[in-house]
Amino acid sequence: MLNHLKVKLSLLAILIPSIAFTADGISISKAYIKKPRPGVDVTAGFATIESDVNLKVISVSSKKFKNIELHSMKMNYGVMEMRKMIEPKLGPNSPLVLSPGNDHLMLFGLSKDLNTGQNLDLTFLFKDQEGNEITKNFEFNVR
Ligand SMILES: [Cu+2]
Repeated sequence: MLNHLKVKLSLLAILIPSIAFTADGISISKAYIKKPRPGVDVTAGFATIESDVNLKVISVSSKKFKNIELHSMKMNYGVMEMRKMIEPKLGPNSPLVLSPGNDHLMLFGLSKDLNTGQNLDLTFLFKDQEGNEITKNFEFNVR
């Protein structure tokens, strides 16, 4: 039964290569960064992060960017406002969904030009309910 499940999971991993299954129950899909416009060193990133356990995102970092923040977007009197999200949560049945026009990653101070199609590692630091820190590197595709 378990073997059967494993075969199924690995088949799924082959069929859907954008989903990374990990032993710690944290997975990411649809991870990409928008290529900044020429001369601009700020851009946005998107992904869906799922977790089997309750986690908080403490920080996100990358060698290629000076600073990375998580932002929420809200309409306020007809104006779209971005706010820094403080330690957003995710857990079973409540993934962290970062998508265009909604919550997103904001990446500041790009150090080198990014090329379309290139993959970039972003390091996520999570904390679980017991206070244990979990560091994960996720690959983001530049589009
Ligand atoms: Cu933003």
